[in-house]
Amino acid sequence: MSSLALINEFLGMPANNASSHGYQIDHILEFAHWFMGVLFVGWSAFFIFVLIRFRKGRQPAAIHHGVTSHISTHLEFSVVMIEAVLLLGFAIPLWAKRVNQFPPGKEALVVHVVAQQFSFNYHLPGPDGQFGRRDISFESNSNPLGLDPNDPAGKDDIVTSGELHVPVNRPVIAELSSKDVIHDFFLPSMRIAGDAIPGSLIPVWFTPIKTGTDEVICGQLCGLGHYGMKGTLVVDTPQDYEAWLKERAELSGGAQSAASPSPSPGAPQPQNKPPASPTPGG
Ligand SMILES: [Cu+2]
Repeated sequence: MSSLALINEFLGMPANNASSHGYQIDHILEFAHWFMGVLFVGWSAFFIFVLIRFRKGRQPAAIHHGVTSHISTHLEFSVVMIEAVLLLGFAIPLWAKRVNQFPPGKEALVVHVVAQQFSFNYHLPGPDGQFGRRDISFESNSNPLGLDPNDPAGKDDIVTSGELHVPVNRPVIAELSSKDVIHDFFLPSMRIAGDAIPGSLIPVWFTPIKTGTDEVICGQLCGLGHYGMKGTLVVDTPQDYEAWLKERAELSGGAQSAASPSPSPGAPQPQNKPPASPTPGG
């Protein structure tokens, strides 16, 4: 497969695959690009051959009976067959596995990804495994996702921004939504992307297979600051992940108590309130 992969490298596609299904994506892209390359060279050669063979000097009169050989029919049939194999053999099964076969919730790590202009926020359920209620009326600088301070399920929740940690070799289900416009949660090294659309909850999933630091980018032109909408995905060993969770839980606990005198739902938000904590960097 290494010689096949040369074309992806040549086209500048991300080389470092860090997810369990990424090889299949890379393979189908390699195959499709080589196939398109062969078609391009083949049709270009045929075009040049026709220009020379049927030039006016060599062929002054038109041939009215046309082509009698069946070579082009066979060629076109072969192209259709290869395309059918690509679609039915590779693309559709891969797509079906991505969208129909989600790992069971208990086995997977579920994280809510809430995009905004111009950063990604992450909401983790904490030790109780339950996401606290969110409501826009609770939103403030210190409570960017509007976690309901009265919901017991939300007491241990972790809200973070910019950097997300996940453990290696465990499926991750990211449920995508947005606070403002359409964004796209794109993890090039994981070979996964999904649109974050206001009012929708769109799940995508992947299983990281390598520890390390990878890039998170926004894949939809979402405004003037789109270019800066980058984040970090850190794939940890299970021990490092637990340590990060503990650290974030302590930090979130601090932020929660700072935000505790929050207004009741529906109460007007004070304008121009100085931020209680530094705004999360995007
Ligand atoms: Cu964006």
